[in-house]
Amino acid sequence: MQPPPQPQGAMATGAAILTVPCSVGRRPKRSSQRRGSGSASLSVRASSDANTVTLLDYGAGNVRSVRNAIRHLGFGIRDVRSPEDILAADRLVFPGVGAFGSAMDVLNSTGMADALREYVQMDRPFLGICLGLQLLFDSSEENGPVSGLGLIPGVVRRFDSSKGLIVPHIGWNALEITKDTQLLQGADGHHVYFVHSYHALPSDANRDWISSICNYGDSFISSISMGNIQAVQFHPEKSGDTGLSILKNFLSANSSGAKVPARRKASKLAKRVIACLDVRSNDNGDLVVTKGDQYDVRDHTSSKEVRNLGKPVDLASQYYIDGADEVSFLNITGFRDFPLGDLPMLEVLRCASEKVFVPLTVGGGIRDFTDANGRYYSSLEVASEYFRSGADKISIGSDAVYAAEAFLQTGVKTGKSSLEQISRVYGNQAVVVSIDPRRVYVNSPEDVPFKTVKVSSKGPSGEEYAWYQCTVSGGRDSRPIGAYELAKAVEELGAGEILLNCIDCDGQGCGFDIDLVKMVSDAVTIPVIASSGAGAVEHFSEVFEKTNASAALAAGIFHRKEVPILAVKEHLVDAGVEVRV
Ligand code: 1PR
Repeated sequence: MQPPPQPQGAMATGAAILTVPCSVGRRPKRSSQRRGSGSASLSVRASSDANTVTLLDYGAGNVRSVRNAIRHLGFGIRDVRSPEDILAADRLVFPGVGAFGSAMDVLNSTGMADALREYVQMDRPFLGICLGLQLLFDSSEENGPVSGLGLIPGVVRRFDSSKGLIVPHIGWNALEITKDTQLLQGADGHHVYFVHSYHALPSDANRDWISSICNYGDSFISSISMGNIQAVQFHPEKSGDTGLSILKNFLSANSSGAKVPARRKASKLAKRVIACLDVRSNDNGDLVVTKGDQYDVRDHTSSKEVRNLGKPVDLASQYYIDGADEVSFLNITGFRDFPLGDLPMLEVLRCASEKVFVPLTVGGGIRDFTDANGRYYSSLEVASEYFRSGADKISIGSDAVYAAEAFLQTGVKTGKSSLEQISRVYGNQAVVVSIDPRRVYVNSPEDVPFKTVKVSSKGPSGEEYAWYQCTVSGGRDSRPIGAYELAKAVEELGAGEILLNCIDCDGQGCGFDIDLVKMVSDAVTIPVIASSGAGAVEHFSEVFEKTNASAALAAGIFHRKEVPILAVKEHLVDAGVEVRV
């Protein structure tokens, strides 16, 4: 198993940058005006198969989701192996992954940057996704400034979190469509999924290119369109039916010409509803979805069997159809079973990613490990295997607690923790930290060196305050660190999101722990997912009204079919909370 290539830092200043002569908007040339310079040595082969699309995967990360979505729509994939393959393509999809600087390093060193410029200049059908949009611009400040392909005027900047904006921008927004395009036909007013910390800025110089914008703190470019050149900042492959139809609009060769009605006001970032599947082997060795009460997943009957609530892939697929905005798998015995020995879990991910076209998160067992034969696996290798198998995000529990404790003790970021390594390679938007705290009541904030809250319901002995003690190994061991301290530390170390459980509330159906969610979501500028305790639709509106949570996650009520996901969404709409419906 090979870890993905490591980002190589900012691009070497000597790298060959071909500046494309630019008129305002730098319109691509029609194919008869093919540029001769820069990539003259690259021959152009004609390749024609209406049901096959060429995919540029330069090996810097996981494009499995894009592949799955293309195949799901009935199209074949031809992989780019050389710059000539780009020039021979009839229809090219470029799902940029990783960091801007390392992507440009790879594209420049392989000659693909020149080929891409030439392909775009020839105005052949092109769809860039996420970083595949950003790379078309002049430059990015990510690890930089770093020069991009220089095909569209403008810079790519980081969202500014200094005024409390939650960064990364993760979640669902509706687009403000500014130009009639075939690509976005049917997308008007529908939410699409974004996950990024950097964004391309609209300006007079690139106005002609813009086909939609979105607002998150500032207006940013959510898609561009010029001739046959299209690119989107969002992830169509993770945007449910709307995203699949956008992808299909591009892939269907004969679909040009239709128009969308233009102009719809951009939305705010929608709140997400996440279905969570706690997965483990039952006593027969089958991988099942289970669900505990306060983390105890065994029946309270004499059999004491692990509760079996269904098959992971079946349930995940059903939740996708039901409208879940994300699906999370937590391998809850990962702390003691090495996940790469647990190949069924990887198979679950592979199968789920072929059917679920919203983001998939997987957690459990992400840590360094030496197996019985003395073979050492780094946490990065474990995470890479999860990503390769179809995860969009990984979630770290126990190992993040140890990393945060060490960081708070020494004040030094070693760069060696699993959290730091994985977020450095895959970006912090791909790394969730899962916190498993337990409420500890105290009489006064001075009683403990951890952040306390004045609780809404007093403790058993009339205590008015509580702190939230973090645990590891599925709640088995308590650690000397609070949820507040942990959240702030892991944000510093590179976490992109926090999954905030609460052992006291887990499986109880009495609502989220609002005191806890408010304390943590006010403390960090990364998204917080409220988890544990959902029992009714009102619990979702309550957590969004009273806290800064970006998403709410539930398990038991969905598995037991007590509350359908659609009922949650409809309730939230009635309560005035923006959601993707
Ligand atoms: O420590 O990196 O191996 O990660 C282990 C992961 O497994 C952690 O994310 C941890 O939260 C999870 N985990 C470990 N043991 C259990 C258990 O239940 N015995 N599940 C467990 C945690 C909590 C939620 C749950 C919500 C919603 N499950 O994810 O789904 O509380 O439930 P509800 O809506 O029914 O109340 P590592």
